[in-house]
Amino acid sequence: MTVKQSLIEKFISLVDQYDRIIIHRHINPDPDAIGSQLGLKAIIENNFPDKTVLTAGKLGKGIEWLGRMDTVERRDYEDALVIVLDTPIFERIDGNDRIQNNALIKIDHHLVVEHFADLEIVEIASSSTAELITKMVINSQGQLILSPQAATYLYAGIVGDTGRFLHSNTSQATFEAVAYLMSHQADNTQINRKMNELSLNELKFQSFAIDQIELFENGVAAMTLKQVDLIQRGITVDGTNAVTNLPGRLKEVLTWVIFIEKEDSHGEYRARIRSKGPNIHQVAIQFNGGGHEMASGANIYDDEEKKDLVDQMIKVNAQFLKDQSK
Ligand SMILES: [Mn+2]
Repeated sequence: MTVKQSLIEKFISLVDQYDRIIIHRHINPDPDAIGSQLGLKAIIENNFPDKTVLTAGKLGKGIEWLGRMDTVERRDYEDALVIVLDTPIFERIDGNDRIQNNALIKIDHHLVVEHFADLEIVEIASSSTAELITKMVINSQGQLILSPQAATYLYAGIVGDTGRFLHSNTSQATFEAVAYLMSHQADNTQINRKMNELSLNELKFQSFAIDQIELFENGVAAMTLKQVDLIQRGITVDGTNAVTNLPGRLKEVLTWVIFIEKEDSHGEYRARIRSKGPNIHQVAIQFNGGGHEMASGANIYDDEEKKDLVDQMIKVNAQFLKDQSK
């Protein structure tokens, strides 16, 4: 998989035209959002030493170890180029209220929802935005050079979005990107160790989470995590990432959903939907969500909708099983 030369040329020429570049990504950032943001900042700084590159947005708890965001002022946006990473939806950009009439670049690997940038580099075959940025570097024919620090950030993004190369989004191109990052001294050991680390609360929470797994017909599993459960056990919403894939380890499970009650909401949930085969993106978009065919997110406003979502998953799985038995 290669990134079109013309897109890379346009990217470099846009970056070249601006003295100040502000890099955004989605709210509730994961390692791909932060890794690609800090990685791209390092790439631009390394290749264009006279430019000011700022990273915007809040860092959630549990991901501070990866790096720091910059303090960005409103006036910094004057005559700045804005680059948005890892989100197909303008609404989901952390700090989008500050982006006014700026020239915009989007780099993303999600299914396209809307067009909001002057230059959009989108490749849904990429496991992660970090993989896509790595391919841009590889395909830049020496115009973009990677530092070991940038390679390490991008490695973290790829490891995050592939679930350490377990998810089906892991491809030959993923490993080619990783090989390239390793050849540029990505510190894989440090990243792997940090991404595997849990607090005692988080480790104990795995046992609580396992107890919350409910099984439904056609290989659907669901898990509900209430705010009170998290608070009592000293777990943040980010801390629940470590249990997202637990139901999928069950042999009989094809698709699963984790409902996480939103803070101060009393019964509204963020749903993380995952799959080993059936396309669950079609379910997610019916519930104010989106993402990928095998991993999506959705928003649930009451218990009725929660039940509806599980019912939709049962249907999608039934169709998948029927198609498979043909
Ligand atoms: Mn991503």
